[in-house]
Amino acid sequence: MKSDKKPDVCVVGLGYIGLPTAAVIARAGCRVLGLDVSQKVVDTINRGEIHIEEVDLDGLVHGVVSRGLLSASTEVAPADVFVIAVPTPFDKDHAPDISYVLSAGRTIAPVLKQGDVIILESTSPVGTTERLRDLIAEMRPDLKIPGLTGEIPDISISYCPERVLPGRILEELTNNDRSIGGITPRCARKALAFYKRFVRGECVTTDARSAEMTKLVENAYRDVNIAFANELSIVADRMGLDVWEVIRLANRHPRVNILSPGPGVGGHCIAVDPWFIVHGAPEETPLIRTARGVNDGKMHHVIAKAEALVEAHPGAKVACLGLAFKANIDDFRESPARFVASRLARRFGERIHIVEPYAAELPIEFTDTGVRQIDIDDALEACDILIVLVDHDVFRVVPLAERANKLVYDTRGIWPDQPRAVRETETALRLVG
Ligand code: SAJ
Repeated sequence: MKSDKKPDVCVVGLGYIGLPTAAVIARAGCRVLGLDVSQKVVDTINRGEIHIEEVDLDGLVHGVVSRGLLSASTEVAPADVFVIAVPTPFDKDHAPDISYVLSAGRTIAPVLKQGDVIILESTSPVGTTERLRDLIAEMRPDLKIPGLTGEIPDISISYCPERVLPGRILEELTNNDRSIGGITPRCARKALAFYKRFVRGECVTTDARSAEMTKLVENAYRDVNIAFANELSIVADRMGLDVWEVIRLANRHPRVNILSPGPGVGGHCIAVDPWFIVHGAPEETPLIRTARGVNDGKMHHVIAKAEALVEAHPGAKVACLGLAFKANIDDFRESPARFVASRLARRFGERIHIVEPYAAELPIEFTDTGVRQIDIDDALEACDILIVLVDHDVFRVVPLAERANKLVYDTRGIWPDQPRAVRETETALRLVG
């Protein structure tokens, strides 16, 4: 790759990370080929459209496709830089599954040439970049591979995780700092030169294994801290305290910053990545493992309390506010709110109403439950009980006057002024009933 020429880039995997990444690289003027196994995804993108929702992504993709900078295909082609952004799920025993990463490696190996830069972005257990390197070495014995040759290698291989927050992906892709871990320092320098083309944040180089662990640690850190808040919420309720008030006061301490309790932790990252650390060091991770249990347990706690509440008020109409895994996005994957609402729907049927402004229709599990999707205005008019599961802004701004006579179970703490709020103790449930 000559430094004066913009590299041709191939992005493998056009999902929530791959597509925005491909579009941002294309915006920087590189010609980008996006690779995906789904013909439908490829066709959508080649029409200048998108198959996922993300703020401002539609306009950006439309622009770079129509300028000929981004195209998609199911067939690999030679490029100067390969960015791999494929899923790394876990199996039923929480063991990480890196088969998509290895399969991406098998796809690109045949077209690699001298000077190519390979970057893995998928969240990965420690050692995955080296396994990718070994696979490429096996498939391409003609190439000098970094870390396996004393000479200057023909290609470079690095790990550089994304850190973007769904809902702010385009902004964070450009502005966040990046850790770039090379198989060798030379590999890291090659990847650094590439990221400098489109990242404004600081890019810090390290080794591949440290960068892999850094990504896992960031999400495990958040999981452990949310678990602390969730545990506090249950303790406070048992003691008859308002957890939100306690947290607000504690956070006035200059070195305390407690996160927000909720109905559990959703999404594809924070509830998954800690398991990669636990799997790598099972004996040494009691805290990380327990935090996972606390956060999953909070969801079941919310279900039990919501069921008790609905049962205690026969005939009352109930609205569940929100299905998304967090505020102001239309992502319903691994969402505790969705799980809680579907449990209530199955148990109480048509008494339950769902308000989710980000969903065009209810997810499949609500079919045949008798549950209806309504808007927030109808819920405020027709429902007696409101169960807040997601802190969407459109719920947050509902004035007290419009909800003062409702019985509210607010799992997100968005309405601190609610007079008839349900505490989570059995006693309080009876009191409000
Ligand atoms: N949540 C709480 N209380 C809080 C904060 C979050 O209950 O105080 C819940 C949310 O409601 C949601 C879940 O946690 O269900 C996760 O939400 P999030 O906003 O904390 O994170 P994600 O999953 O959208 O994105 C995370 C981010 N990681 C960190 O903040 C350390 C993001 O920067 C990563 O790029 C992303 O994971 C990823 O792809 O790994």
